[in-house]
Amino acid sequence: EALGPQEYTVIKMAVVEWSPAAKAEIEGKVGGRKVHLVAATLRPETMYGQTNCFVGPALKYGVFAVNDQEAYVCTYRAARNMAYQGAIKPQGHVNQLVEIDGAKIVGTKINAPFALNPEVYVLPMETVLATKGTGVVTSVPSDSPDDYATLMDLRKKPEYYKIEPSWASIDPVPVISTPAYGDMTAPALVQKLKIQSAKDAKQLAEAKEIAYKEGFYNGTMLVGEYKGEFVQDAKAKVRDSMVKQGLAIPYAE
Ligand code: A2H
Repeated sequence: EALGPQEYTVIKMAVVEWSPAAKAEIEGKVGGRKVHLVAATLRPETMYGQTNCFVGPALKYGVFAVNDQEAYVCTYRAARNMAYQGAIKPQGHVNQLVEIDGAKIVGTKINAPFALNPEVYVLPMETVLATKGTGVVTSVPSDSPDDYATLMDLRKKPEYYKIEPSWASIDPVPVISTPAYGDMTAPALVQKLKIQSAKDAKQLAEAKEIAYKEGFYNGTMLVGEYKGEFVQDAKAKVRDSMVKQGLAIPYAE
């Protein structure tokens, strides 16, 4: 992007139980490493409200060794960037243990750090871009119009999207209050702009812009360690706290 590097927070979501398809491909190939899905976010302060995680079903992912103990699931492109940034060792070197289709990761149960629902499922999102972040997107439907619209699509047609309804059953969680839209900024905007599905790209772009500005400039925290504080103040504190606890890493691109 023209304004220079984008600073993301990468959230480490430990695998609790692989989907059968992922298990068949990954088992025995990670050398006993603990595997995390790694999701890039611009809104670490919303992580309390994670209800699931998204991957692009048509995208290719890899399981990449971080060191002898850990491995990350993300796109090859992101692993290469992380290796150059020193988040993967040895610096500059990418060690891909397994390549896997996004569709096969769907249904995996993962741990969602800081979330009020600590265990969530991986679901498909067709609009995930291979060219941005890690290709893994953590879902906060209370504050992200894209996440909310996708979750509603999945709930309407679980067979079409090849998911179990129970994987998409966690409801949005109130995390941030905004004066204009209340405790559920994204659902309120999706309704106001008459967004029907995740395919309404133009209205969703508008909703995303409004939700981001409203949350950042006017939002206050409803939950967590910084409850009652302005989002403007809490954002960096939540990020630092997650990084300090080893639950997140800084990432730029
Ligand atoms: B955000 P920017 Cl609550 N493809 O995190 C599509 N979207 C992606 C992506 C990819 N490869 N990688 C990251 N993203 C999403 C939380 C969130 C986000 C909230 C509200 C708004 C929001 C929970 N999802 O983003 O193009 C991630 O979703 C709207 C700005 O680099 C990431 O932050 O500006 C954001 O898009 C990065 O988008």
